[in-house]
Amino acid sequence: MSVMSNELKALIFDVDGTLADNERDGHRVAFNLAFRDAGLGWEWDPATYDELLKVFGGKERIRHFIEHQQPDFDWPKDLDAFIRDLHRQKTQRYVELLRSGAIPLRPGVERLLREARSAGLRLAIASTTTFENVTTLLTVTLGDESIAWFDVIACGDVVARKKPAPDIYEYALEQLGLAARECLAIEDTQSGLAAASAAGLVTVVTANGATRNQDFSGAAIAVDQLGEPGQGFEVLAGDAGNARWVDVDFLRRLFRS
Ligand code: XBP
Repeated sequence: MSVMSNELKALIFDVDGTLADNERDGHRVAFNLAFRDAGLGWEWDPATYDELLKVFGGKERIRHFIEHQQPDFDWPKDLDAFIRDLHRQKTQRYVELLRSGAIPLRPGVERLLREARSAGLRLAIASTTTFENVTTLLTVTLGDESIAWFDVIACGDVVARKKPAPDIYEYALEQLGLAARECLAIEDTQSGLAAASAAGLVTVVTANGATRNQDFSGAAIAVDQLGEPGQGFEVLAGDAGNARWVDVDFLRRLFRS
C-alpha cells in the first residue's frame, strides 16, 4: 500500500435512529411524559413527531413547536430556562425508558462495533443528544465496559450549531486527532448525512422507517439496516456489489472507492 493512500482509521457513529430505533418509541414518549408531568396538555403523535424531527436537538425542537404550533401559549418570562427545565425532565424520562430495556440496538450494530474493534479501527460518537442519553443506551445494551470502546463521545451542546451543521463531526475529528479523509461516518437521516458530508466524511446511511424515503445522494451507500448474516440489508441508494450486510471489509471497500 502506498504511504499516501488513505487508510480507514476510525468509524464515527450517529446515535439516535442509527444505533437504535429510538425516536418514535423513545424520545417521543419521553417528551410526552415530560409535557404531561408539567401539565402542558401537549401530545406529539407519531406523525407530528416525524415532522418535528426535521429540527435537531430536543430543546430546539420544543422551541420550534412553541413558536410555530402553539400560538396561544402563555410564554414564561424566561423561555430559555423554561425549555431547559422541561428538557431536563424529558431526559430523565428518556433515561428511565432506556433503563427499562425498552430500546434495543438495531440489527448489526453490536456485531459491527465488535468487528471494528477487532480490526483495530477506532470508534467515536457524534450525536445531537445528551451525553447521559448516549452513555445510558450503551451501558444498558452493551454493558458498562462499552463506554471505553469509544475514544470520543461527542454530544449535544459541546458545539454551538447542531446537525445539519458539520460542527459535531468537526469536533469529534479534532478530539480523535484524525483527518476527515481517515474516517467514515454512519448516519440515518438526510440532515445527518449533510452534517457528516460537510465535515468531509465518507458516509454510510442506515435509514429507518421514518427516514427511508429521504434523499441520500452523496452517501457512499444507503441501506435500510446494517444487517446481519442471514438478515441482509435492502439497498436504498448506491451500489453494494456482492455485500449483503455491512461489515468492516465492505466499509473499507466503500472508503477506497
Ligand atoms: C437526534 C436528535 C435528538 C433527539 C433528542 O440526534 O435530533 O435531538 O431526537 O435528543 P442524533 P435530545 O441523530 O444526532 O443522535 O432531546 O437529548 O436533544
